[in-house]
Amino acid sequence: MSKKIHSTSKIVLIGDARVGKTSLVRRFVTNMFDPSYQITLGTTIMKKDVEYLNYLVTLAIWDVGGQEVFKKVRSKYYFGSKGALAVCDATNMTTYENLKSWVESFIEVVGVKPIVFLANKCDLELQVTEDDMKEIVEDHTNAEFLFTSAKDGTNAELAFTNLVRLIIQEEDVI
Ligand code: G3D
Ligand code: MG
Repeated sequence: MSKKIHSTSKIVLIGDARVGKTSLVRRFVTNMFDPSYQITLGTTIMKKDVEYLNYLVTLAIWDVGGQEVFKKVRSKYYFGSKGALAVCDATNMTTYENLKSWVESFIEVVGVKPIVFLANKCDLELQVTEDDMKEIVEDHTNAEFLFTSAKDGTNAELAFTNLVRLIIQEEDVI
């Protein structure tokens, strides 16, 4: 039996308030959807092990409050991240349009890192299209996209495991 290569990676969730960041983390970490909603005050850090090939990655998942009030301190939260999940609400075009500035502020702090773009709430009627998501991904190196639902679980786990794969692939290249 081959020994796993163990590492720890910090990742952050970015995107407007109420797009479903906390729900996605909760779905991934505990496999539950909690409809009773709590505003994320400051930052929550959740840990979960993800296996990929012969790697065992302990993810430290930083869930940054999306509220405007936290704008000034965001860079502190981004610092040291190996990658990000950039989340919009698939029923709300404005949250998609805001992704660009979220990602810019992330890159300003940590440089170009793997990003998985998520159009969440895909259990509802979509406004954001597959072409929209392709367009934003094309503008970035080492990026992918998925439509997710924290509510019914669609692609919630894949969002995190795909990001882990991109992070490992990037580190292998260096
Ligand atoms: P945030 O962390 O990005 O601010 P939250 O977002 O995870 O707190 O979610 C915001 C609201 O969207 C919550 O609604 C939550 O239940 C809902 N939500 C999150 N993900 C999904 C999803 O995939 N599908 C649907 N239909 N709703 C989702 P409430 O009304 O509970 O405040
Ligand atoms: Mg939240």
